[in-house]
Amino acid sequence: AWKRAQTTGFRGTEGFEKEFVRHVETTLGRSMFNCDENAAYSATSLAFRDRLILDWNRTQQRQTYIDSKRVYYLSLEFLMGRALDNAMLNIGLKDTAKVGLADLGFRIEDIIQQEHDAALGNGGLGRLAACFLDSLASLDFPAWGYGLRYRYGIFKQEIIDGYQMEVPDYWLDFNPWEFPRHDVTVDIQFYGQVRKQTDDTGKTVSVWEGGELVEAVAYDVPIPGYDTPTTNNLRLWSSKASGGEFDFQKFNNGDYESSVADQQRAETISAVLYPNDNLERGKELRLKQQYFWVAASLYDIVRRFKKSKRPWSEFPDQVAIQLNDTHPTLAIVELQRILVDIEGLAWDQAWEIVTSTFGYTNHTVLPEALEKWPVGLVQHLLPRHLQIIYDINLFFLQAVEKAFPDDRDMLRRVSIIEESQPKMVRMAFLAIVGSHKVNGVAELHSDLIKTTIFKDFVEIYGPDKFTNVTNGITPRRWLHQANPRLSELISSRLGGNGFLKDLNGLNKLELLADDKEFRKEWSEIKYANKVRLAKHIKDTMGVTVNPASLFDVQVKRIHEYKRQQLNIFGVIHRYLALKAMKPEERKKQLPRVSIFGGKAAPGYWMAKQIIHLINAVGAVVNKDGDIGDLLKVVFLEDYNVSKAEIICPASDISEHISTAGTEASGTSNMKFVLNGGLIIGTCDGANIEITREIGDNNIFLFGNLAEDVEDLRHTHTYGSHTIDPDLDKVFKEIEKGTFGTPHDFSAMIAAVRDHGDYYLVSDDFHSYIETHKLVDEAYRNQDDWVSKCIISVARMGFFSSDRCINEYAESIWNIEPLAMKDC
Ligand code: DL6
Repeated sequence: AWKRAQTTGFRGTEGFEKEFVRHVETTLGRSMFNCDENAAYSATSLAFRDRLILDWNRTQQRQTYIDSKRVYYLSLEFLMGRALDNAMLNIGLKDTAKVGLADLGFRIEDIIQQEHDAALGNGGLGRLAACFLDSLASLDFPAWGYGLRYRYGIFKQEIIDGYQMEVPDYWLDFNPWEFPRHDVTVDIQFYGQVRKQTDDTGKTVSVWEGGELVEAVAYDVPIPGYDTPTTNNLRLWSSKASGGEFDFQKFNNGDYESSVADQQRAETISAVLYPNDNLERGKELRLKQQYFWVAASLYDIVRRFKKSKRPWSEFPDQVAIQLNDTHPTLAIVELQRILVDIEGLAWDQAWEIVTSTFGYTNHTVLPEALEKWPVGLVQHLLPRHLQIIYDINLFFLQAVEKAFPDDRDMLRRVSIIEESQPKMVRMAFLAIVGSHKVNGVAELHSDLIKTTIFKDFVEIYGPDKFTNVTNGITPRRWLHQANPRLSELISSRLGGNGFLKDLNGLNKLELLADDKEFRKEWSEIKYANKVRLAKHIKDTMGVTVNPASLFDVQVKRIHEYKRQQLNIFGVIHRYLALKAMKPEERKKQLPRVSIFGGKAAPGYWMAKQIIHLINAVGAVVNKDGDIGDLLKVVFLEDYNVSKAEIICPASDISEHISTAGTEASGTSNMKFVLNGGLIIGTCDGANIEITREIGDNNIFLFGNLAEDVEDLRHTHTYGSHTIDPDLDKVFKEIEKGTFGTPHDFSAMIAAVRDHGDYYLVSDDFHSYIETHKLVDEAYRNQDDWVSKCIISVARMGFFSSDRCINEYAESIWNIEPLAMKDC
């Protein structure tokens, strides 16, 4: 905040108040007597936005002037959450705002609460993109994010009679954090046909003509770095009819409806985020979204490059483009089209530029999440692109054939075009062929992609093209913002906030793990955070929970592979055990609150049944007088980023219990540990590296290993499959009707009992239950427990997204920071 206060600061509290009043009276057109909390939020945000935009302008000018290499992060999802608190903290002026708001009669916490989450993402993939933007700016990297400005983000979840209901999330009523750039527009072409023609030099060129145009309009969101003036840009594209107006001719002729139809059709492209997580459903509109966004982004990137008047061969020295999963893969094809069809480069020269520019991050090995598009659909929507894809494939397969002349089947296996009915374009294969590096997001995951879905490509390209960058989280949002008291305590003992920029600085905390006074303060903070969550539970769900209980949390998207069903079966097992105890024995038990949260994709029936079962169990357990505080079960409605900021600091134990080999990384595991909670988990994703860093005595691991999963599944299908006896008791209790109509849950039970138990719920049940007993035991010894938490936090430095971004910068993007401080 040092220089910033002089340049973009407010000239003290008074300065902030003046700006606030000016925005209330002029921008919002209200009087200070009529300024409610919502208006106060708007005025505060506008005052901060003004500050950000000054830094944003300077950063952009400097980056343009120095003209060093930039990275462009293409992501269909940016799960940003709230911006105001983040901006105040990153700029370093939250205290100024707090005092100023108090002078004006407001509590800063209430004002922060007014903001609607920017929820342009489904889960981990979108939140990772948001953490990366924070790190890129905080580390002074010249970087832009590119995404879509959905009018509706991820739906709002309501729980009605125990069932999930989806409600649209219209979040753009008033969004002070974006700048519409009505002067930055691009016409994007769809459909039409391709004609060959000979140019002046006698060369045959392809001309894509006809079809329809849709206009992309840019909206810029400033991304402030922490403790640096660097303010990067997130550019989100919004769609509207090219020309922007409705058809007056039709209107005058009385055809009112179709006069606006074109406009509405165009606006549909950026209207809504697809609500699937780890699942692809080949809808034409989704493909349209993808092309609309990558074409607009590339137009922008190429235009910026051309201003520098450098030769095309220098494009990869100036531009790195990272593909966040396969969603932006058409960018590879689009850049090749621009270079060959529009700029007139030879195919090979263009392809060399393309492949040196792109990097591709894979986020899943689940087969249902791997993107494929019917050839016919691509042909219809993007006829020239399909030709280019075929040419890319042809040259690629020719090279493969040359290198592996005796392996004809290899050609079929690696072809970008799957010879199925209908034929499909395999986007992951296209992304690999068109990129110079491919990375997974945790060590196990990166190893798995090399030995399973991309095995052939490792043979073709050699192992160096494939690498690992383990995910990370930004400590600014996930410690400093979410858990201010813990952040303050740490900073008081470490002699400053340096750890927020170099998370390895936390390791000095280890010396305090046995310090009684420190442990006491640590526990008080955890308790206060639990009280805050308990209040939230009471206010939103009407359930009273005792903050002195052990808080056991599983919040993430609801998915069979993440195994919330294992958790709730475990809860039922605990309930039955408590019920079977004599009152004196019961009294000795540790009280627990099982907290769930997360959205199910609207079309994912089984996930919705899991939510229903959790609520049905809660309805019975929470009012059981024999049980009282010993067990409560809560499903928190509408889990999102700002709720995660309340939940993570309040957890004692959190659950990361996916079937081994299915969760690519997970990032909430990192958030919970960084907030002083322990985790129970399988040997999956980043749990493995968390164990390596914090030590296996500070984590509760259970279950089968990834290497055994295939054999177990095979045995279930072809050999014998006996259900764990304790799990069977749980099933019988559900079937007795203890938790409502048994039929509602019969498919969930049948998935385990009769349909091969694909997610190994029964195989892992025993060790899951036994491991929870160890959790209870460990929690009873609070001194030890708190020491474990302190040691774990001390060793979490590796999981900062700053580390991750530095790895990408060095090993994939080849970019350098460009500090603003010396200018
Ligand atoms: O890499 C971010 C995040 C991982 O932490 C999760 O483990 C993984 O499930 C998620 N993957 C997706 C895949 N979606 N698609 N395509 O969301 O990525």
